[in-house]
Amino acid sequence: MADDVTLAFKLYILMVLTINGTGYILLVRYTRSREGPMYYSTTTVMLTEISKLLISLMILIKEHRSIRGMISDVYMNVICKPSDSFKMCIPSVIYAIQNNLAFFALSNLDAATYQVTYQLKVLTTAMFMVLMIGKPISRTQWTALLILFTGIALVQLDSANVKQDSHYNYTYGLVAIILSCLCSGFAGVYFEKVLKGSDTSLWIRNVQMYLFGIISAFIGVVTKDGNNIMEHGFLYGYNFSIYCIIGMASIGGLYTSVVVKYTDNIIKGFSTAVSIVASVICSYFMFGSSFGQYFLVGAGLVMLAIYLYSLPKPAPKAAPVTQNV
Ligand code: NCC
Repeated sequence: MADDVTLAFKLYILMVLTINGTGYILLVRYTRSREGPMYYSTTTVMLTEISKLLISLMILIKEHRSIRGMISDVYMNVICKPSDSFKMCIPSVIYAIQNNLAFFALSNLDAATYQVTYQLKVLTTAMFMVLMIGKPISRTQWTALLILFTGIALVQLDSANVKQDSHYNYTYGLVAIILSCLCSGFAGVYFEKVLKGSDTSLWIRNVQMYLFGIISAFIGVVTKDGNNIMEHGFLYGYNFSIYCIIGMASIGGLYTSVVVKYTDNIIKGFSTAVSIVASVICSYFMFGSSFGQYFLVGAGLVMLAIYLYSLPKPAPKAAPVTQNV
């Protein structure tokens, strides 16, 4: 893939990310709330890592136009550079935690509340951008972040009202979201820093990350569901929808890496926030979730904050020119 890509291509990947992300959240929520045997979400996370590794290897085969080329690239850049590969261990562990937390949160929250409150990651991402990359954030942008907080708080107020007559555990769900946002912010900025800080290709970085991702996810499988899996089997409760979740999670993850390569984590945050609107509408029609006036005002403020954040920064004042007459 060429390093210079057109605006149309960027819009295309951002659109796929948004549509896929909305579908993913709705499908996970649906499968976690329906009757019948419940699949082990840790196995889904692990199968997703395997699927992303296989797809990345296939893309490398396509790039090199031969299996041999792919093997030698992986050998030279993954196996022969253990300390460089090991850099990807950190985000892989954090993402494994985050991907598991998503299932937990969606077992305790409705899809729309999840999607809106998850936008808090714009804030955590900005925080890690400042801490890890030293990115300057303007006053308007911090104001935007405060508005974002207010919007999210209003959405939570709405959720608190629903709590009394639902089976959800909002406290657990919201704690899981805050942790997810910290994980997403940290791992996203870390991945971007490592990817853009060297010449190693995106797909080699992905192979490094997914290899560690499989190990991290496997540890999750054993520690959380090991005993149950021994009794019922790895694929207990699986059906077509669960394979669709794995497919969508793979597409979402791979496209995320492409978006980070060609744009950055903050732009990714804006684009995925657009899926709030779609999620609210779909959740209303699919699950009959109610959304009151606070929800709409909160979601509106979140969108306003995203807009303000994206405004261009004022140009720095030019130093006065002293003229010697
Ligand atoms: O939360 P988010 O992404 O930041 O999570 C990033 C997801 O991408 C995977 N990833 C990241 C880098 C990389 N090189 N390869 C990857 O596979 C990570 O494993 C992690 O799953 C978003 O910005 O909102 C986004 O949200 C997720 C998802 O909706 C949320 O995490 C909800 O739980 C989207 N994932 C899917 O749609 C499947 C992602 O596309 C965008």
